Order: sequence, then structure tokens, then C-alpha cells
Amino acid sequence: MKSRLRLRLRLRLLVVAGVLATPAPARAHAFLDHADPRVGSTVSSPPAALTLVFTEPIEAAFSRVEVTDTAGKRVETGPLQHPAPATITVSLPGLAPGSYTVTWAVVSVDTHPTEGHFAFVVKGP
Ligand SMILES: [Cu+2]
Repeated sequence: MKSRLRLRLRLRLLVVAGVLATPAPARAHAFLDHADPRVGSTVSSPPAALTLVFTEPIEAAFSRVEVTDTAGKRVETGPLQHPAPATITVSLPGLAPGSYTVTWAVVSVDTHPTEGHFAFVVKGP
């Protein structure tokens, strides 16, 4: 019992130390700054790639982008690429005319996860 109490106290001290060691402002959440195709846009020809630019650098290894068509079926994109600290991109197959939903989930370099989604439309002939 005594050693258990000691362990508890030690854990509590570790928690306090952890809080003190955390850098004060956690402003660095990565939100979507802009995308190509643009959020909510209608494009006249199928885009070859999808690019997302975030407000903060992100960890590509813990980030993902999914594209689904009107029926909710997942589009086979190319592998996630990370050409710049705050940018991720995937290549797209030839998209048929229709509406597409992009769902993204990223982890910023300060380890905070964020997610969101938006749509774009590929115009028919
Ligand atoms: Cu953050």
C-alpha cells in the first residue's frame, strides 16, 4: 500500500512536469488553407491531381486524403506525396463528370490532428 501511494505521487509529479514542459501556445493546428481544385469549385476538365495546402506544416506519415464519387465509391488515387512542408498531393485517375468529395485528415508537426472535407465538381461535356 505504501509503495502504491508513492507510485501515485510519482505519477502525479510526472503529469505536472509534462504540463510544464508543454510549450505554451498551441496555435499551430493545421487547417486547410486552399486546395486545387478549389474548395466548392466546378472544373471544366478532369484534374490530373489533387493538391491540399495547409496553414501549418504537417506529418505526411500520419495524414491521408480520400476522394469519393457521388455514389460514395472511393476513387483510386495515387500515393500521398509531400512536396512542401504544408502541402500534400495525390494524382487522380481520369474522373468522369460528377461531384466528388475530398475527405482529409492530417496531423500537424505539433502532433495535433485535424480533419475536414469539401467537394468539387467535374463538369460534363
Ligand atoms: Cu496544434
